[in-house]
Amino acid sequence: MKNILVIGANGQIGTDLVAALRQKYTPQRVIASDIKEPTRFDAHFKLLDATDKEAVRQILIDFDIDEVYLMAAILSASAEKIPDKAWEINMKVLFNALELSKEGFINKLFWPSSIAVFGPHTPRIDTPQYTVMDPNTVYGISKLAGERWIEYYNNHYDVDVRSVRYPGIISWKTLPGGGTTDYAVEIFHEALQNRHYTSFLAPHTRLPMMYMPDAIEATINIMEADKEKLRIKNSYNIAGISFTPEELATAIQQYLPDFSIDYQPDFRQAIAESWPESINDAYAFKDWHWHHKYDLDAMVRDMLQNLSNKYPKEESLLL
Ligand code: AKB
Repeated sequence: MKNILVIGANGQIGTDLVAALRQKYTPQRVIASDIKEPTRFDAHFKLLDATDKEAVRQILIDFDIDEVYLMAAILSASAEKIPDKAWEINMKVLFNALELSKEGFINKLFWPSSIAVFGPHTPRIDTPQYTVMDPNTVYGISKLAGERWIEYYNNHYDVDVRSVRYPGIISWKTLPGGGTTDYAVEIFHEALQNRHYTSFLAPHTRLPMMYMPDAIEATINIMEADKEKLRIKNSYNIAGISFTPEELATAIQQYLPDFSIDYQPDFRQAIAESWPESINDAYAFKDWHWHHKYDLDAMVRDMLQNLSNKYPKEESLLL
């Protein structure tokens, strides 16, 4: 058994992924890496700029790495502010990992895609695996280009690269950074601290979302799936829960009756409106038995339960 490297380990998904992988494979087998130091001491952490191919190669050699989870990326809202830099970073980290796979330094690579690969002409409800894809954000363009490249590398070189199209991910351990779906995490922190949230998306904006434990399960399951069964060589649609800011606020009010919400949509509204409302994940179900577990209420309850430990005891939390 060799070792696993997680790149972007301090990010929203990276944090939970490292914890889950360490629980499964023991802490010393899972090396966490990021461009920034972690907030808590970690004996198995290495500082790494994943745009530096030789630095990545050195870690792969030094730690006898077999599998890599490449979680470093500039997300949709941030990327719109720095288009050229976001494109450069998102593509550079992917190409470095693809080339190192081709050169035989990585046996199995996970690279996340996103619902951002879809665009305004994509059917928005129950969006199929194969459909119109006309992303109009820098992030979406980089993810769609990335999908084409991983399929190319899978088909032309002897590499094993696996991927899912994440919807918006909701979690309590680490805040997301710079995404359009971030409102669905911020709302919980504001609800517990201030009993009020101003949403940057309009009340009826429905988006595909997923609770972190489901996202982690999807990520590890696809990496463990039998390669022969994986028909999709670019990235699998995976579905979770679809809801609007208004529906999420109502679900939170079941437990925090004095919570209120108002709406001040900003530039992220246009991004959200170019994305699907719900996702069809029939291929993932068929090929590697994917199915999400958390519905809206289970997710809200679990989020409030975990976050209420972080904030002062809540009198009005009806859990
Ligand atoms: C974002 O909002 O940019 C991400 C995503 C859907 O990929 N959460």
